[in-house]
Amino acid sequence: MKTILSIQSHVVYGHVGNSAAVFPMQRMGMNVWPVHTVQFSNHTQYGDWEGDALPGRMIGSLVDGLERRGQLARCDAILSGYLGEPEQADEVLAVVRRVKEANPRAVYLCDPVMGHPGKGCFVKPGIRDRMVAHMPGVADVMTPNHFELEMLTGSTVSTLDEAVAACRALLARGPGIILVKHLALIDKPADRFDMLAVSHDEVWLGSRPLYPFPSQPAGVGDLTSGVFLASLLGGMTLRAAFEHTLSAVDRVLHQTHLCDSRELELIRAQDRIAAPDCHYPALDLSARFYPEG
Ligand code: PXL
Repeated sequence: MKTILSIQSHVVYGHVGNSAAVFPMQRMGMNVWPVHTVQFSNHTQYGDWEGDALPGRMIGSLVDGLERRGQLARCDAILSGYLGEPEQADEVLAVVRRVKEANPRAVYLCDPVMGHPGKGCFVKPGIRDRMVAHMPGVADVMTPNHFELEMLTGSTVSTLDEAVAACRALLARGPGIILVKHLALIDKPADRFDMLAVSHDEVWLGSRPLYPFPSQPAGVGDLTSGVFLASLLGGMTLRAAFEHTLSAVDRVLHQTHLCDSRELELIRAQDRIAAPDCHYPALDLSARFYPEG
């Protein structure tokens, strides 16, 4: 069984951060060690919440405890997402270094949570600066949305060509895979939701329905990154992991829409996270963007 150290937010009510990703990864057969960056009553898009970030240096000291149990070498992957304080980015970088020392094969998936195309930046400026400056140099996989891809690369992305070029610029800084977990191109049909996966020799474009929620649920990106990591660790190819993620996340959103719910219906959709009852095939654009083969 593979083990994932998952460092992101926790909410008492609802599903974002670890509260969106831990159960789906477990349901896909992963052993998950959650470390919470913040503990809030609810996600911040409600406009008000209770709770706070974990005190400074707590992430590192929790990992000290794991190290004393001799567990770091058992960690197959680190997943990081929503951070509450800029210093937590430094702590995550140190944890990645320590885990990789103990297990050089460990994979780091950085979900550079900073904001949303429609909602703008929703983390503190210091978090954004560290994400942009340091994370691409250490991450093996990054999962930006459209807004985060633009922030990370300092470019404007309106077309598919620009999106692939931005992903390749990011790959050049270190990661082996970029999953654009929400691509908002100008010519996209209003009822579709696109994702893009780019590696050093493959490009996959995928699309699923966009359900007409009054306001799109939060945590979809966190769910997407968790399912994608669990798929890769489970041994799927990039294409299979991409298609599984597209389909599994669709099943959760379909269920959420059926229930007219504002929070992701992860429990009701759990069987379909592990084995989606739909399949959205990805379009292979590798030859177009890597003609040299
Ligand atoms: O999904 C991103 C996210 C994660 N964690 C918390 C959030 C949000 C988005 O609003 O509020 C606590």
